[in-house]
Amino acid sequence: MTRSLFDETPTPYGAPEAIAPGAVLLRGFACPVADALAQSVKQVIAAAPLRHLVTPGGHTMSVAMCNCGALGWTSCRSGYRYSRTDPLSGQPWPAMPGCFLAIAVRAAAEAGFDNFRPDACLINRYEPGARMSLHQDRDEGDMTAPIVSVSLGLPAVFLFGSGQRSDRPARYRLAHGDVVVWGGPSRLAFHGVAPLADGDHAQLGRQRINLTFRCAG
Ligand code: MD6
Ligand code: FE
Repeated sequence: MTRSLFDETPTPYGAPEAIAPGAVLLRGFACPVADALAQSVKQVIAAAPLRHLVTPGGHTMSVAMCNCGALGWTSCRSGYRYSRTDPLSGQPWPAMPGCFLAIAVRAAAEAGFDNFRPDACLINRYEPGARMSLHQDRDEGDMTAPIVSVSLGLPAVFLFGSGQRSDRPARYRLAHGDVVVWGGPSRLAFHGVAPLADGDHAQLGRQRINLTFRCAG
């Protein structure tokens, strides 16, 4: 059976798909817990609202962000950094919900990374048209740990390149419940997200939520 690019049926969880050395796509891996994850996202963003950060270059990001866990990633005119407190409130970031930590640890193990204990979870919200330009994730303290990325809501095209920005990236469709685990030789690969196509997701409406779990400290 062929699957249309527009088919919204969750992909049944199958074998891990290697997309590069150290990078694995687990299609549908988070589907069984997606409702619980979405519920917890609501609770986190009630305490630490999503906001559009300004990059050191002065651009306002089209993706809205917040964090949970001991450390949170932030950007401002002076640079990118991890912080123990939310700059908006001065308070610690909300605790990482148990269902977040559980799916991240299970996905990492499935991809061959045992003992993954993330201390940071960045929550990204994409509305139609929002995008993320090619970048490397290089602000984390522990580069031996992978990053685990969980997609919820509208599908997106994930761009995945090499360690050089100039290499043309491969494109992967990430749908509700898909998980990418990313480490080892791919840890510093350039990656991004193409502008989100409009749509209406049955559970999340007109948005895509991405959770990325990191060992930041
Ligand atoms: C996103 N993800 O999917 C943005 N970074 O919305 C990332 O920037 C990312 O998915 C590192 C590893 C996996 C990712
Ligand atoms: Fe990234």
